[in-house]
Amino acid sequence: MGVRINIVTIFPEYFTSALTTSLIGKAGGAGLLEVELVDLRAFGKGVHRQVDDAPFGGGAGMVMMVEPLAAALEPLEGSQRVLLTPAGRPLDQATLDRFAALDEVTLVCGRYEGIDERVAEHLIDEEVSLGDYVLLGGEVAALAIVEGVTRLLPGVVGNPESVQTESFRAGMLEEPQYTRPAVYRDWAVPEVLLSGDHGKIAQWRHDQRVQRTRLRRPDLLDGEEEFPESAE
Ligand code: JCQ
Repeated sequence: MGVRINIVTIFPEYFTSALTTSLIGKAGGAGLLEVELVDLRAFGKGVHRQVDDAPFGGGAGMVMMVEPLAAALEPLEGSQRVLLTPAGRPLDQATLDRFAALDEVTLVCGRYEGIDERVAEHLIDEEVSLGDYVLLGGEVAALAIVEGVTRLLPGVVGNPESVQTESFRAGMLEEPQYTRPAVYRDWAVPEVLLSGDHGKIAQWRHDQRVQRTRLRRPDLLDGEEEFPESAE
């Protein structure tokens, strides 16, 4: 039911505010989520606690060394060990669902220009990317996973329907939402939503999801569009 998430990072302080605020903090307080910050620097080499070194073969930048990561990961061998890197498989909802169902996940934050490939080969179970862009380190990606997993834990989000609804509709963008006032300046809420006709409202929302997905994320519809829809 609960998940234990270990985060291996050279910047453990980066996470402290996020982990004590909002629903993540609430999930921690309720014992649904346990986050353990593992300071990679504590496993560094020598008096300088070195965790990176120049790349074999030359070139710019530094590479994260195998020994500190091996030492940090050794006690976490029973967990699913995930490396955050732009070279990983793109994160999606199915991956978060899978992590939320595990007892223990370890998120390894890559840094610098890269990581000794022997880490990925021997000490990591899977590599995950937040998307096709490069960050300074894997910390933001790790936090994204913590948030995405947290909202799936039973009892964290007030209304379980808002979690479930979304998995029904996985593969399409959500329809636009509105609340009071019905008119602000000259910006009116779509009339159908005020009509009280629940059939018409459901149809409108479905059309909006299809239209908006087609326009913004046609890749999500690829291969599952049967017939052309009428309205555009
Ligand atoms: C994570 N999407 C982008 C940069 C190497 C080998 O590990 C590395 C990690 C980073 C930082 O992470 C990202 C990222 N998901 O940039 C280079």
